[in-house]
Amino acid sequence: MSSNLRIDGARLVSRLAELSKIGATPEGGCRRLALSDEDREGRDWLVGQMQALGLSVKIDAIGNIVGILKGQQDGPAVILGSHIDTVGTGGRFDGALGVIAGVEVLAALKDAGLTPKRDMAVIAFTNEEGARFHPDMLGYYVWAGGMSVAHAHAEKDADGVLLGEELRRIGYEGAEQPGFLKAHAYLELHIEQGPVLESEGGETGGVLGAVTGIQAICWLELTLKGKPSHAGTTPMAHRRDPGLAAARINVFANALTKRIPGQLANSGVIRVQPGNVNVVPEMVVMTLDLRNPLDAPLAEAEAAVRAFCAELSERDGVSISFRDLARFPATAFAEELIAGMEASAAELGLPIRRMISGAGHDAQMMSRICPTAMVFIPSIGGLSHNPAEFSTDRDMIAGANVLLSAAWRAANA
Ligand code: HGY
Ligand code: MN
Ligand code: MN
Repeated sequence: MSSNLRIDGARLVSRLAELSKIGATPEGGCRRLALSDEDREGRDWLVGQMQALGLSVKIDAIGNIVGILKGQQDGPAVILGSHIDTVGTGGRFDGALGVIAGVEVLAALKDAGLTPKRDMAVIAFTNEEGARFHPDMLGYYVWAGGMSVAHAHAEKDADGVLLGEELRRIGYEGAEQPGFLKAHAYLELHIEQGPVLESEGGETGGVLGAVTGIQAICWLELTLKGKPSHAGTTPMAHRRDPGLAAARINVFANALTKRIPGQLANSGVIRVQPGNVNVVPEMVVMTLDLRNPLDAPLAEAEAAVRAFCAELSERDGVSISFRDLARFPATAFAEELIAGMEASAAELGLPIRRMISGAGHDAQMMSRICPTAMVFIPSIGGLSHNPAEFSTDRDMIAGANVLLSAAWRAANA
């Protein structure tokens, strides 16, 4: 790469600020749930930015937005990307940084009058978060052939609204077949969303992460059914209380994290029906998010939960049924691309260290179909999925310059 090629840092920061205004929350974060009106507004804004940059913009049947910069030769492209949908209590950086940085990389190449050997593209993938529709990373999963368009369109949110209907409602059911653009490599810039890089940065800050892979994920939805009864008159021994069973399951899952190395567990959704103070509940729908850097211990944790529920169901007289919401194996990224990120950081005089990702990312899907790698920047306070999520302009610009250098190398290798 011409050694003085850099992104336009001010333009990167101001574009992120513009996108952050869409779905802005009073707490200073963003709420752009997948396929909501706020997501549509963000999509419209992004398409406008890509068109103004002269990219050829295509939308596929699951709503993935693809901006393409033509290379000198036809063939598989170097793809950059991430997502612009957020969780309900989202921040300004999760996902948005990777999409904005991808647009900025292509803009910097155009400013420098450079045409890459290969096509390059930036993609904003639909429903990465999985906060509204399941599974997470759905847009990528369909793109990578893991899920059919029809199956994805039939997914429903908690209110029973169909994904396909929402996609049509916001005008983003595109004509392209997901995966229409063949990938030579995929690179993603993302905030770390945890405390590691910040803790290593000290006062100088700014240690970047060369991501070696992503941990395995298992999301389960459990429906527990008991017998609704009067909270004052029903003797304890006669109760079949799914609320109590749900609490026991949550505690059991937490105990697993103390005996299975690397195991993480939490219950992010607990919906109680009828949800009245004086009624022993009839039904509880709850989720478990189980993760582990390794597939085998994660499988052990899931089996332990299922066995515990079978025994609990007998003992508490509560029926318990399971539904898979997401299930992705541990993912290893491509060594030559990881080394490329390290080389780019070294060229730029930026400190970088290898690490695994605790969060799932679109890159987890792309690594099924092409060599993939990610670069992380520090999250201040290790916070994410929280309005106070924050990364510095300096670190964003550093990460985007590493992305530019690594992408340029991959596009011309
Ligand atoms: O849940 C995750 O790890 C990602 O933020 N979707
Ligand atoms: Mn993300
Ligand atoms: Mn996220």
